[in-house]
Amino acid sequence: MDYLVVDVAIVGAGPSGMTAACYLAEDDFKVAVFERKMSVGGGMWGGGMMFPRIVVQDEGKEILDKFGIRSDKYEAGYWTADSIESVSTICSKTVKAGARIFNLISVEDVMIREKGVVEGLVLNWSAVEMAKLHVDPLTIKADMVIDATGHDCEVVNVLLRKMGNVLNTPTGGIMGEKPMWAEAAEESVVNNTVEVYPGLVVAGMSANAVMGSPRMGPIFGGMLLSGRAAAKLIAGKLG
Ligand code: 48H
Repeated sequence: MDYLVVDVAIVGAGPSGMTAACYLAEDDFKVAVFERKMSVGGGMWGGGMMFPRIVVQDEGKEILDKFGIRSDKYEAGYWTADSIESVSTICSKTVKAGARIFNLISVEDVMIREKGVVEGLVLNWSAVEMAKLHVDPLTIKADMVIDATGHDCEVVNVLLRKMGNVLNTPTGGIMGEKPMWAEAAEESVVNNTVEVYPGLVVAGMSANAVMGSPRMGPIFGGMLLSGRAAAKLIAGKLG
C-alpha cells in the first residue's frame, strides 16, 4: 500500500536497475524496483561464461569503489571483480539507501492516460504470469519509469504494442541490438540512456537494444554507468 504512488518505478533488478535505484534513493526519491524473478542481480551473477568475474573499465571502477566492491587490476584500463560480491553488495547498498525492491512481480503493461505520457505500471505476480492464469493486475503510479529489463527491453516492447512507433528513435520503433563489440557497446550504453518516450527512460542492455547498439559480453561497467546516468537524468527532471 505504501508504494502505490512513487517518484520512480524501475523495472528489473539487474545491475543497471539497482544502480539507478541506489543513486535515486540516496537523493531521497521514493523508488520501487519490480523484479520478475525470486533473485535480484539479473545477468551479473554468472560473470563471463559462468566464471564468477565481471570486468569493468576505469570509469566503471569508480562505481565499484562507491559501493565498496573490491577489484583487481587486470591490465591498463581494466579491472575485475567477483560477480557474487558485486551483486550482493549492490543489492545491500541499494536497499539500505532506501529503495524498495519487490521481487516475484512482473510488469505486464504501462499506464498512459489523458496526458499521453507513461505515468505508471501494471503489475502482476510472476506466479500468475508463469501459470498463464487469467487474473487481473494492479497498477502503481510513478512520475518516471525506467526500463532496465535487459536484452528484451520489455517495457518498451509493451509500449510499442499498445501505442505504435512512438519512440524517440530514428524509426520510432526499437532499433534492435547489434552483434558483440564490447568497446563500442560500453560507450554507447551511456549515451543511449535517454527518455525514449515521455516518462520512460531506458537503461542498461535495454538502452542498447532500443537504440540499435552492440552487446558487450561480461564487461559490466557500462551497466553501472548507465544506471547512474539514468538516475542523474531523472533527478534533473524531477528536481
Ligand atoms: C519484472 C523483469 C521484467 C518484467 C525483465 O538482464 P539484466 O541483468 O539487465 P541489465 O541491463 O541491468 O544488465 C545486462 C547484463 O546482465 C547483460 O545481460 C549483459 C551485460 N550482456 C551483454 C551481452 O553481450 O550479453 O536484468 C534485467 C532484470 C532481470 O532480473 C529480469 O528478470 C528482469 O529485469 N525483468 N522484471 N517485469 N517485465 N522483464
